[in-house]
Amino acid sequence: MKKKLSVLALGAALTLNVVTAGHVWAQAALTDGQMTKVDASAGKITIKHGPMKKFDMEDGMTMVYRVQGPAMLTAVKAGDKVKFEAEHVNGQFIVTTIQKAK
Ligand SMILES: [Cu+2]
Repeated sequence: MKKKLSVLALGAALTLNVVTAGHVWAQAALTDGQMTKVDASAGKITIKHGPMKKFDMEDGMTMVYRVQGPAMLTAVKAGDKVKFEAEHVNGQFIVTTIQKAK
């Protein structure tokens, strides 16, 4: 039993390391964009973004995304430069991470 617990503790430590070290990695994976519109009632934001290879968007474009949580609608506003990550789920593009770019 004691051995099992130490394995769990190691697992937790590794997870923490990934979160900490993941900061740089996450930065690199984010796409640059600029907010052009926030539609809070619809839970949607419009972002003019640079290339997103994972969605075969080789060139930048302006498009509407749903947001994963309502907090994202207050974290950014139209005109803000942002870095974001999105997923394609059931035919919709959903922003899963967004932060203001400096
Ligand atoms: Cu796009």
